Amino acid sequence: MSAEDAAALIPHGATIGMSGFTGSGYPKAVPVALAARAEAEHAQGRPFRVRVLTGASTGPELDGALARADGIEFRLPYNSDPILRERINRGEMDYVDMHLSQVAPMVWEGLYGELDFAVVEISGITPGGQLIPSSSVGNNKTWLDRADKIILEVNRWQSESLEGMHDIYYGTRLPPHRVPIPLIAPDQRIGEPHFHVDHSKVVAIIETDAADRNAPFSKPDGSAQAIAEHILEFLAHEVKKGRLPKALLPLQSGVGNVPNAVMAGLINAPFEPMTAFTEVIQDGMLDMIDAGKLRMASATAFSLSPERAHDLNARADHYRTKLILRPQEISNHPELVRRLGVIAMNGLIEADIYGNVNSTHVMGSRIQNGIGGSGDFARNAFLSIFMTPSTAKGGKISAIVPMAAHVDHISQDVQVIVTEQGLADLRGLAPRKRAETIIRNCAHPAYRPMLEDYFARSISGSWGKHAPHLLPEALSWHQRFIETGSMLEAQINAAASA
Ligand code: 0RQ
Repeated sequence: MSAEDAAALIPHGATIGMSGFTGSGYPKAVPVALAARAEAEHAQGRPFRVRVLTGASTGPELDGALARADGIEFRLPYNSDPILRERINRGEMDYVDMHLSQVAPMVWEGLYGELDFAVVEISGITPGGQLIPSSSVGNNKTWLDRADKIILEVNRWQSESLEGMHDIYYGTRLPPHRVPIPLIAPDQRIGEPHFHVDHSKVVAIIETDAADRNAPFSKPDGSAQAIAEHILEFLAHEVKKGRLPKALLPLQSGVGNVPNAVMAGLINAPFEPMTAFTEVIQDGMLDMIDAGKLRMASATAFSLSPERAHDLNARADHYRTKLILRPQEISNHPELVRRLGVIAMNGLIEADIYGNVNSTHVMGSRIQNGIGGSGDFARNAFLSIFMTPSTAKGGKISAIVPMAAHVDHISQDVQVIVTEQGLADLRGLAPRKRAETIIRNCAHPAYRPMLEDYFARSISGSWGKHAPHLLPEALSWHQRFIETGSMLEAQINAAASA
């Protein structure tokens, strides 16, 4: 069927589970046709908006096209599309930012209503009629199981050799019927290579031939390299202390240039053979596999540069024994993250002096992307590391602030904070010692005296002395940025611009 005919089956107000995770494996034709339909309906003065549930971020043909057409009423659980982000932050639609491991179970509970449609990209259909997943698994099992009607996009661009790389586990249940997930090592397979599908629900099959979003990674800058070096030195120290084995523990790495730089640094580190139990496989992990440093990686999706995606498709046979893609309720499962003892490394927007981390809300109110899998991993990890350049927006914003304007990861879930300035190992420290360590090791020199001053005055002036704060001042840095465009104090600001 054509994408236009398939999109015509979807009514205004429909709830749709779409495939897609960090720019891979998302449907590329039906959402564009749906956006055109929304525009045509709006031109006739009729409403047309749908509710879209995905795995995580998708691509311009899905979130971008539908957002541009004002075709989304409700969206979850993670987004990185700039047009959609703008609509969310203008308050024009509803967005639920949630732990990625919890999406499927909450849909099984019916908390997001009935799923009218599943629109899922696959790389093929077996002779027996089962579906071969593509470059992400995400929530597709759940969408296929729960939706009333199914639209499939079979994408020829996806390598046929991906078949066999996936591990779709069908043993998850809601309480009180839950049993332990029988996975005790990252390289273990506990499921099946294909999705089951009830053929009577399939209302359309569309053929596509389009690449994933695949964006190039920038070469690690000095700041990313410094962060990577601090982390590598710390891991080596932990091995020396006997707290980590020589091959480390399974690695989880967030998305972005800094985590990719850490992976690049690990290629030359003395740890091997490493494994990864993570959410997303970026270029750095494939490089580690090629260098013989990483034995295998378990995830739910790829997020690769165009060159690496091409290479993976060309050599999928080679990588198939070393990579496993699982549903996101398994790749991010708190039970498994805790059991395997994962080393979690994620980015942040800001951290406060006590180590509470904001991963999502700029100035406390504008969402950047979402919490993604960072909460699934950080709370349950054996070692939970957060990393960031010490400033943002050309130095106008400090990533270390007196009080975080929004908290995703409470101080108990944040063991280590790293900036290019240094690393703060917060394990075992009480709040005031945490503050001293974070300010000394992580803050940028332009902001360090301001933080020292705030902390010193807090110790004398705070109502409580356990985690001292001056409440009228605690969020003043954010307010100053909103009003003046910089968190720097007025006189420093003036001096800087003179
Ligand atoms: O904005 O693009 O407009 O310049 O945030 O920041 O420095 O490029 O760093 O790509 O690693 O993203 C926390 C957003 C960091 C990410 C976050 C602005 C900055 C830039 C991106 P511009 P960088 P990264 C598993 C793990 C939550 C999900 C997660 C994230 C943009 O790591 O989404 O961890 N994490 N998932 O300028 C204002 C600040 C800022 C700031 C950065 N303090 N104030 N803007 N920015 N700090 C993977 C998944 O879950 C899928």
